[in-house]
Amino acid sequence: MLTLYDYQAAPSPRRARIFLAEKGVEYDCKQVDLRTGEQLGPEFRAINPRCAVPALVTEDGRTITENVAIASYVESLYSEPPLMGRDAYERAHILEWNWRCEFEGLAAVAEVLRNTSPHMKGRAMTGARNIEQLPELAARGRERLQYFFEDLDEHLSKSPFIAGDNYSLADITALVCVDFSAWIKSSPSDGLKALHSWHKKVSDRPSSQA
Ligand SMILES: N[C@@H](CCC(=O)N[C@@H](CS)C(=O)NCC(=O)O)C(=O)O
Repeated sequence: MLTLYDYQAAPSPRRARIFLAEKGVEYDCKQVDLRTGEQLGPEFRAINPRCAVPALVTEDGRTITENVAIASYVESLYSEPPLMGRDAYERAHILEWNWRCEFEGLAAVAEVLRNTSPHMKGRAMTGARNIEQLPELAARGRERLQYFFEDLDEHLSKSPFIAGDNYSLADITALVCVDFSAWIKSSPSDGLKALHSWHKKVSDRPSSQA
């Protein structure tokens, strides 16, 4: 059986859990307590030296980190329902939007949170090394995030899902980004109607509770 190293409250492992739930795949789930710094301890470092969750350990004991890599592995093993496209174009289109949701969306929220939260002093970046906060980055992160939400709203006024006609990996990343934005009190504004109606649609899927 696959083993997922997880932390229930964190956004990144939630992406992997939703992906696995959409696939209907059973797995062992091991919690790594990020509040107490368990990700930096020797036990978890032996699983993922980069000290981050999610990490997926395969049935033959190999570790995969990074959501896109985990998704790619699971998609190869369990092709139905497809979450990374049915042909070359769809796959590329999904990866393009996934990248945007990750770097323009999730990374912008993280930029605000990690550079301002008192709990993250000296931990401005995920990873094995300690990096100091730069509080001035917070304003830029909020600005980037609002631009991203505006772009997404415009895009979703023409497209039922983030990357075309079907629910995909990109929807999972965007859903987690929108929910994560509440942590920094920068949720999409009420006027972004298409974004809100898409968010309700994807939140209504049982997988969103994973
Ligand atoms: N790009 C990575 C991001 C992983 C990541 O940033 N995980 C966070 C939780 S959301 C983490 O493990 N943080 C540990 C820490 O802050 O020390 C992925 O998508 O898998």
